[in-house]
Amino acid sequence: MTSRIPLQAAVLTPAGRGAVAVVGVAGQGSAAAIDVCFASASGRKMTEAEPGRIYFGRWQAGRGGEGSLAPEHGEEVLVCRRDADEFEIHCHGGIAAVAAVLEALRAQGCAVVDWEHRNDGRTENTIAVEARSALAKARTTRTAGVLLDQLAGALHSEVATIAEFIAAGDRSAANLRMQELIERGSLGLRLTSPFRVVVAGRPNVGKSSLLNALVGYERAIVFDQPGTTRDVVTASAVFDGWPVELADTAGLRDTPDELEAAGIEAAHRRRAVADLTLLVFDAAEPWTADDDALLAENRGAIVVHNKIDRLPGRQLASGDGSRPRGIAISARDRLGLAELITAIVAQLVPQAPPPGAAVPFTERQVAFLREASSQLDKGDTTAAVATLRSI
Ligand SMILES: Nc1nc2c(ncn2[C@@H]2O[C@H](COP(=O)(O)OP(=O)(O)O)[C@@H](O)[C@H]2O)c(=O)[nH]1
Ligand SMILES: [Mg+2]
Repeated sequence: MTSRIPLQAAVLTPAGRGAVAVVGVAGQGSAAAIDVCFASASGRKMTEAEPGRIYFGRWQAGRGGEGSLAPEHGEEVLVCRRDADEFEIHCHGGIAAVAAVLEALRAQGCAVVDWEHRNDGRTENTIAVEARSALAKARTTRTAGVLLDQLAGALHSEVATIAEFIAAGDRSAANLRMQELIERGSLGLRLTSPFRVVVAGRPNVGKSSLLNALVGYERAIVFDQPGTTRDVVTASAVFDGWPVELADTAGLRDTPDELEAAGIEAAHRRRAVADLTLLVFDAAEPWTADDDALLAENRGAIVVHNKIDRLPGRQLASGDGSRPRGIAISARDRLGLAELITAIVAQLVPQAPPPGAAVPFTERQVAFLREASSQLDKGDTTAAVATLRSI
């Protein structure tokens, strides 16, 4: 079966240093283009190569344009025929060898494209293209699983179903499903970049100790003097399969020290863009009006009372009326961390999508869904259907 897609090549392995790089070549005339540059050890021409077979030989692109290797430098490569018009060239990794292979292919009329934009004749819709690109950025099997569902068509078919509901006049069912999708978008956008969680609080309450305890190694400096942490220090973690970037910040207080004040400013900025703040207090210190003010500034934060190892029975006193409810932990002795992680996950992902569920995962998809939803609100069903169909 020959394809109708134009001749194109794309590097399939990440840029940079590596032992081996893979260049995918697809489209009409790929075998003939490769034959000009590649001499297999067996003498077999790629126009006559069997699909599924791997051929060893030399890439001799001396007659190509600039950047080509001279024939005497012909590189040893493997060429694999995947299909009639689909090949892979496995050459040495790095930049120069790959550039020479691409240059030689370009000289044969091959368009060089990004792997994300290559058209292999299989991907028929934008969501699938976006899913493949997103999968390359997924950091956990859980997030990759959700994206694989979208690659398999979960989002695409849900959008089609919603369009059908609208076309059939069932606006309320369409609206319900659309709202559910839009809500899932906040999780979807975090499948390719981690949730951002900030650890904040007064100096010396144990923020850096907590970050270290959560990630399991000494990422941030812990010191018994207030004002130690100045820059925002980040570390990656995975909670219940969801990727999280934790940020430790300077302790919040009024200070004449300019450097520390700059750190506090950075802490405020970080909190403003965070998905969640962990507001840490020292359980062994009395609760103050300042603490109340901090709490009021951070509605929605998870309240963490640290250093319970310093309390009698390692528990918060039940009679401490002014202290708000929160999660009691000891970063030092690793007490209460599991409960804290459960609380973090519950806030970040209140409802994990069931297997196979549709989840929008790019800003573009969410914007289209919002657009369709507002068109539906205005009663413009034709426009809403058109918007949905163009996702
Ligand atoms: N007893 C006890 N001390 C702690 C705990 N967490 C932190 N500390 C101590 O409190 C001081 C300040 O800790 P640090 O993590 O640097 O606080 P930060 O300024 O909020 O980042 C250090 O001396 C830590 O050893 C804890 O859970 N229990
Ligand atoms: Mg600190």
